[in-house]
Amino acid sequence: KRENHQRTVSKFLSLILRHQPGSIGLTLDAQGWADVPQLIKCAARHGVQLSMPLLREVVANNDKQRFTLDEENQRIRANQGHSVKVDLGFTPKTPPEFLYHGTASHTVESIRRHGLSPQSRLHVHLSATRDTARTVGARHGKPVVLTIKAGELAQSGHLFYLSENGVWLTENVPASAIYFP
Ligand code: HQG
Repeated sequence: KRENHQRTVSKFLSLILRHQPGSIGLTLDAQGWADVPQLIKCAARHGVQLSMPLLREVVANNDKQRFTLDEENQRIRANQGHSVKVDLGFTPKTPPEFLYHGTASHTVESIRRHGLSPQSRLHVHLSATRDTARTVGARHGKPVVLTIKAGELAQSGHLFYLSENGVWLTENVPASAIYFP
């Protein structure tokens, strides 16, 4: 029961902190931070009861470490996955030779033609393991795991970033840098 509640709050936070802060009248700063007292007030007006202890619990127990709670400055933000334009201050990082992207079988033809692009998000999301990629792909349909020649891309000047919670991000992946199964 408690876990279910935490999952509901986590989903709510993902929606608000990544995609639709305005839907509850919240504003994020340029780095994606929301003021916690303001978040609690805005959420309450929309029927969602939050508190510092609850946020602490949800952030600490989150399976993917999706959020950072900065208690000292009373602010919170999502670690990745945004569609609203924020600057998370990522520094480029050299990726391993191969990274993986999980998608659904019905998108493979389009990716073959156009490569990977961020769609509604700010980045293309890549995983360090095939297993994680398969889970990501399964959210969209029958999962297909693509292998990305990350090392080669990086060598040719393509930038990669590693989010706080271990997700690899990049702006796009040309089809020529993808091994299709
Ligand atoms: C696909 C979850 C057609 C792409 C996960 C994907 C991840 C194309 C979909 C994070 C395409 C976008 C992100 C092209 C890309 N033609 N389809 N040219 N290029 N696509 O949800 O990577 O639980 O925005 O393959 O774990 O699935 O939210 O991205 O299927 O880390 O924390 O377009 O979301 O994390 O879908 O998932 P998404 P994603 P959280």
